[in-house]
Amino acid sequence: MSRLIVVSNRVNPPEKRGDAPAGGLAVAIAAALREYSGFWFGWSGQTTEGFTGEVKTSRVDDVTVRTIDLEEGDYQEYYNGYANGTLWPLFHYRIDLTAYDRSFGEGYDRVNRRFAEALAPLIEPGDLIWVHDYHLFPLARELRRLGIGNPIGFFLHIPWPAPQLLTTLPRHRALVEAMFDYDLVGFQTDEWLWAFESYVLGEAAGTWTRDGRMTAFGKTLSAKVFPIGLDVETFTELAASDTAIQTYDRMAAHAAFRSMVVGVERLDYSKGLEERLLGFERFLADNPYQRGKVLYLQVAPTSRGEVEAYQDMRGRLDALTGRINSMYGDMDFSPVRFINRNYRRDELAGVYRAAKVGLVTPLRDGMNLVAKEYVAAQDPHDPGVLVLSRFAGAARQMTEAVIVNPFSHEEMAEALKRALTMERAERIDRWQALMEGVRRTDVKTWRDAFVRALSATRGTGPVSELPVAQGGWRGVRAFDFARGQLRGHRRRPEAGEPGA
Ligand code: ADQ
Repeated sequence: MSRLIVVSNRVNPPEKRGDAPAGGLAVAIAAALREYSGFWFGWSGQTTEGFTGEVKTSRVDDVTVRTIDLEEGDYQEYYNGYANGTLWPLFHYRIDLTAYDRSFGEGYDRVNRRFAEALAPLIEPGDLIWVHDYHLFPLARELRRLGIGNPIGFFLHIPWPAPQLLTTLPRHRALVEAMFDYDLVGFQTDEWLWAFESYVLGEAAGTWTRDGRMTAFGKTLSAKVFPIGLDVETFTELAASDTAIQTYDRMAAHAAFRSMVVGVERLDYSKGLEERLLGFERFLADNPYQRGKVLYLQVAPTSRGEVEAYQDMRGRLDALTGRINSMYGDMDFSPVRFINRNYRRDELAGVYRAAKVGLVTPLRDGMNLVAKEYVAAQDPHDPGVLVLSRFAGAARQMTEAVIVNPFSHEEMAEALKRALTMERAERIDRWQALMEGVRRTDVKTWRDAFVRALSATRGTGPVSELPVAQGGWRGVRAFDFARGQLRGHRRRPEAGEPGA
């Protein structure tokens, strides 16, 4: 059996059981590393005065972890700069917030080179290398330069922008060309895959091979959809834990005689927090009889506080919260509670369960795991309603949610009203369909499909033979086995088909 080497910007294996539990992604990757006996490589999170390239090895909960430190300049140019000041906003369709600074790009390339130089000596023949996310687009190029010929796969956790946006990035061709040093590139949804394909076909004169791969820049890769999911078993166990039940009781008592609406995310402009507050304000304005009966709880810990675009956001959110509370609050009640801290996942599960409505309304999101967590935490006999932005990747799968356009305050207000007044029978029907999907496309399905597809890239085996999930529950693009191409055709896959 091959070893699996997982590479990501930060290395985040789960801590010992009982500590604040790690996210589903970390748990799934750690489980794969135990199966494939590989290691997880990335930045330690520490900065030093000069770059040494020293690799530190440790074991965390049976997973081998190998890390390097970076220089302060690396952190500023690569992490705060190119990754989070340039690529993150651009890939979330916010060219107004994108910083196009040449030094950021140089720092980004330098850190990817440093990652490759530290990692290459640790790679053995037969190892599979799985690289994660937008911090590391050029890593395969740097590894190939060092003579690494192993299968290398890349998974993008965030959206891929439409070509019209991507071409605003200086050296966009170099970025896409570097992706052709991967054997396999995975996206969360068909929408992001199509955007990638249209760039390759339109801007890079790419073509399809007979077995459904793409050729451009004199190289060939496989690009596919692998929708990420939850570690459902662990999450449902957490939702039934004592801590979750105590949190539920606390929240239910706090919201006594009121319906609670909840939002949970990192404080990030892509998550649509301002638009959500405006939608809630509109809901209160349009529905006077609901005033005093609905409590909106927003949990949003600060993230990336050093990046400029994040600094003003907090002030604007505080001002909006204050305005709504002074307009619609009372001496003993404020309709909005904004909490700026992290919670344990078992506590979050209790909060989700106590909420009649889960409000997940990003302006653009690769997938969005909070939507799936909210569904997994519900009481099957009296579930809450998920209100989900059509711009979250999750909306391609979770069509039984109340789907909303977060840019429209009116639509948000109407969706909230509909969710808060929905009959129990309809809530149960919708929840059952959603929960079935959450179970079916869980994080293990995602991980195994990717690793299987990556192992099959060894040599030139035909892509059409791979047992790879092509999409979600709906909006799936079927694979045309006869023509060896993806068809634009959409339908729900039947049992036993790829993507079912
Ligand atoms: P994120 O942008 O971080 O992830 P998301 O998928 O929603 O977005 O995951 C957030 C995770 O953080 C969830 O597991 C949630 O429970 C947790 N979390 C949020 N607020 C928290 C709080 N206050 N306390 C504790 N935990 C909290 C990126 C992409 C997404 C993609 C994921 C996975 O942007 O689109 O779904 O990667 O691929």
